[in-house]
Amino acid sequence: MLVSFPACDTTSDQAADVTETYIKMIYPEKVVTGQTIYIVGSNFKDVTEIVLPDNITIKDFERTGFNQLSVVAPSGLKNGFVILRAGGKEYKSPNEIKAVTPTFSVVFPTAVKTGEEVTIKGENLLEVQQVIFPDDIVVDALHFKRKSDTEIIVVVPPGTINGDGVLKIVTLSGTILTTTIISIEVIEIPDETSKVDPITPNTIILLDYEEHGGHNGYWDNGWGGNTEIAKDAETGNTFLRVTGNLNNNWVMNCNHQGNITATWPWSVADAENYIIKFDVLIPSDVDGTGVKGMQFIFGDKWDYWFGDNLVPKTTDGEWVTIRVPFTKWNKQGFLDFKSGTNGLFGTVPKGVCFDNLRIDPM
Ligand SMILES: [Ca+2]
Repeated sequence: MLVSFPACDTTSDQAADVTETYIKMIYPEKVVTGQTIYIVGSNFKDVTEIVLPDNITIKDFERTGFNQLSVVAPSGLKNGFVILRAGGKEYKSPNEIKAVTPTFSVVFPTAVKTGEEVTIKGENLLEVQQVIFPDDIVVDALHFKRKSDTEIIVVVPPGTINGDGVLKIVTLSGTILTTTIISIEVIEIPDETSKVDPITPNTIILLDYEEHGGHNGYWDNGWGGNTEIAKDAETGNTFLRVTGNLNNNWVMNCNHQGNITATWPWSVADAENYIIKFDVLIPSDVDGTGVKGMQFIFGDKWDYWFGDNLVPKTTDGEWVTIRVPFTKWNKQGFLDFKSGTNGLFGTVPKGVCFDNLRIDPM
């Protein structure tokens, strides 16, 4: 009996392979409760369930990017492989995730003054979200001087109180670890020069993520995905954080100014006398040189190419104002921001934060 394998069969098999669901990797390798687990691969459109180790089935996962799924690690997560269910089939991850618990070991120095650094040592500290000083003074992870798996360094905040006390270490799951006792001395700190330019009555705010006339910042999440609207626990400020690498995509964007009850003007008569500003915060564990190929968009016009080196390598967890005058592009005369899109576009690594896209007179 003759069995033939016509060439077209081979072709269709290859085509089938290309459309098959496939997990390339799953990260991070070590996961604490409440942390986001990312699954990267291809052909995820038919995925209906993510099965975590110990057969925990999750249906309400998120599609956080092209060929990327994410799921928040539930409490009681076990070590093991992750499985995707798609079209009646199961697909296993090539690597395992490991469920870990943050632990505290030591804090030093044991006598500190406000404005000085204090170091907390332990294990699996990467996903700690806050350190709380006596009198409930919160230092958000955003502002840690250093954050690694085994070490957190924070500056003792001026609002805390004199005397002996413990620091509370808050993990992503909300679990609180407590340090041993340290002694804190509150001292007068000379006025620190802020690296952020003030917002004045003459500032034209294009995008500050705060609520204006029933319109809140959640409308302004990045169109490119991989961003979140976050709130600073210390200051109450709302801003945009990049949660996954953005590759030549929208970072800040807004095209609805006409819909909100704004009090500021939406045009200028003399662009040559104005400077574009925005605030950026680069956490200590992120490399700002990964911010590349940046361009501004104003009034729906893609006339404002900047390129690389728009932001510094790091801002050490502090907000810093970036300034670019319109004269960089020889812009003069009337510019209108009230219709169309205003924003920032480009390549930005995970973790960088943005706020207050604005126009100021020089
Ligand atoms: Ca803001």
